Amino acid sequence: MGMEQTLIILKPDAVQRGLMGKILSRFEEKGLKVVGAKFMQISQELAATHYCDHKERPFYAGLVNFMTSSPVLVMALEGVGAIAICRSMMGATFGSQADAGTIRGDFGVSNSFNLVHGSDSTEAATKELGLFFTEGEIISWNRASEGWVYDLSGDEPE
Ligand code: IDP
Ligand code: MG
Repeated sequence: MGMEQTLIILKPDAVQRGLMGKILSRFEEKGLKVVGAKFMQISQELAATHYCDHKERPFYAGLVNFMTSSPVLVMALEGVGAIAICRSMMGATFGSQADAGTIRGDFGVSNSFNLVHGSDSTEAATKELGLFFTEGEIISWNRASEGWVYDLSGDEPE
């Protein structure tokens, strides 16, 4: 498990409830590095492509409606094992079931308005980052605190 990038979306409910800062802070405080960020309104077309795997599910129409109803904050986050780390920080899909200490567990109770999306595999991350960001919008930058976030004395950050 090496350095990974993952797509995180702070969904319309997170934006409308004024929780963007709190949620982003959790990822920053964990040590994940923001390498892309965009405040945008998702089009029907983009939502349909992003959630195409769920097309046959009963909640699909409501999900697309929700995700396009109001602006979102889309982010590319980087770190060793970032995909699994972000998924565990998000918690279970349903706010009603997510553990306390997770984003969904601490900030929501709804099963559909669950605040945050995160890629669930390397394949999904590659696909989703490509959907939401052009190459130039993902920025490689030197973080001053890097050597305190990771042990950089070996070949790989640890
Ligand atoms: P995930 O976001 O935890 O990966 P998925 O199963 O991929 O969960 O579902 C995508 C999104 O669809 C969820 O985050 C949630 O917003 C919505 N969703 C999933 N299952 C249901 C459901 O049973 N009822 C209503 N909305 C749902
Ligand atoms: Mg999913």
